[in-house]
Amino acid sequence: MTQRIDKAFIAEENAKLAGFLKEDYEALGNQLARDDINIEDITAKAEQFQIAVPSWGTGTGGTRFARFPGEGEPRNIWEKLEDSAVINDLSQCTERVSPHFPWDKVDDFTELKQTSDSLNLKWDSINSNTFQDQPGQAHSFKYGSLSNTRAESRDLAIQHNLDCIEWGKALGSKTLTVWVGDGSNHPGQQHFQSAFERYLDSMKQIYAGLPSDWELHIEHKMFEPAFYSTIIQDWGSNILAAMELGPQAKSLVDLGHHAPNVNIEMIVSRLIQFKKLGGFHFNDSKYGDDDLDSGSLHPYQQFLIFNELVDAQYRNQEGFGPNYMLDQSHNVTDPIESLMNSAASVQRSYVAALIVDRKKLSGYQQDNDALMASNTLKKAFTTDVSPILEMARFNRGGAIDPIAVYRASGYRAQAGRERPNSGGNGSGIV
Ligand code: AOS
Ligand code: ZN
Ligand code: ZN
Ligand code: ZN
Repeated sequence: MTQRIDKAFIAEENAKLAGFLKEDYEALGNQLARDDINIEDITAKAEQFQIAVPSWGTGTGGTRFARFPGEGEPRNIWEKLEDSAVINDLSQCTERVSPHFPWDKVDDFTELKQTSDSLNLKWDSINSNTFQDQPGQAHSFKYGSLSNTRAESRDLAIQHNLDCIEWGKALGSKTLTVWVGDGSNHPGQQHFQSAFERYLDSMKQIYAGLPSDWELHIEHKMFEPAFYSTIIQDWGSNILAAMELGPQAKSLVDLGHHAPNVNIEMIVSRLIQFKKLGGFHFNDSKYGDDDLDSGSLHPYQQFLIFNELVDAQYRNQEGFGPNYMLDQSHNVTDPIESLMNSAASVQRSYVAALIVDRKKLSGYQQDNDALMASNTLKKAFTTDVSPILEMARFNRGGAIDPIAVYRASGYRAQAGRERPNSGGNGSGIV
C-alpha cells in the first residue's frame, strides 16, 4: 500500500506559509467588510463544500489515438482509493469517490466499503457502463444498450443498472448515473421515436428498482460515440425522460456535453426551477467533450453556473441539492494534481458566487440597469478569494498549497515503485 502523506508533514509545510496566509486573509477580510460581508461566514461555507472525484480520473485518460500512462498509476479500485484519499487529505473537499462499473472490478463490496471507511472516504453516484461490450458478453451493445432494437441487449443493459443499484447499496451510495452512447451514425438508421420509447421503457424498469431514498441521474451528451443522433442528446430530451420517469429521476449536466457557447447556466436555472437538477460533471472544453480541467478555459462560465446555484440556495429553492463531481480526462498532467487543482477551481467559483451582492443585483435587475447588474457579478468574480480557499483547507487540516505539498512528499515516486506495470484506468474511454 502506498503510504499516505503524513499529517505532520502537511503541518510542517503549512507552517512555512501560515504567516503569509494570515496577512492575506486579513486584507481580504477588510476588503469584504466594506460590503458588509463577514469573511468567517464565507470560510465556514467553503469548508462545507464537497465535490466528488471520479474513480476513472485518477488514471491517465486518453484520446481516440493514444494513451500515455504515467508513473505509478492506480491499477485497480483499491489503489484509486489510495490516491483519492491523498487528494482529500490535501484538498479537504473531496471526501466522495464516484465509481464506474464494470471498469472498477470488485469481488467483495463489504471489503471495499471497509477500505473506503478506513480512508475516511464515502461513495458518490454509481456510474453504469453499457457503452461498450465486455469480454464474452452474450449480447452486444454495438447498436445501443437501453434503446437497442433487440430485447436481449436491452435486458442485459437493464440488469447491469439494477446490479449497479445493489452494489451502490452495499457502498452506501444513493444515486445511479446513467449515461449511454446509444444513437445512430446515419440518417435513417434509427426511428427516433421508437428508439426513445425503447429507452424510456428500459429506464422505467431501472427506476422501478430504485430504493425510495435514491435518485436516478440522466446524463445528456450532444454526440459521441454516435455522430448523427444521440438518444439523450440535450437537456430537452433529458428533462422529458426525467419527467416521464418520476420525481426520483433528475438531469445531470456535464459541462462538456453541449455545443460550444451554449448558455449552460440558463439550462441549470431551468432545471432548478422544475426540481430536475440532479448533479454535475465538472470539466472544461474548447471544442467538444474534451474533459479538460475544470475552470482551465472558462472560469467565468463556471462562476455563472455557481451564481445560479448559490441563488437557489439563497432563495431556499424547494427540491434543490445537486451532486457535484468532476469528470475529466488527464492526458498530460499527474491526475492527482489535476484533480486537486480542479476541485479547488470549482470551490473557487462557489466561493466567488457567495460574495455576489444579491440584494443589489436584484435591484439592478428590477431597474433594468444592465451595466451595474453585470458589474455586480464581475466584482465578485474578479475578487481573488484564494485566502478563503487556503484558510478553509488549513482549518480542516488540509494543505494551504496542496500541489506544493504533494510534490514535496514524493508520493508519486513511491507509487511508481509500489505499482509496477501500471495500466491506468484500463478503459481507453473517457
Ligand atoms: C461520457 O462522455 C460521459 O461524460 C460519462 O459521464 C462517462 O460515464 C464518463 O465520462 C466516463 O467515461
Ligand atoms: Zn460525464
Ligand atoms: Zn463526457
Ligand atoms: Zn468524457
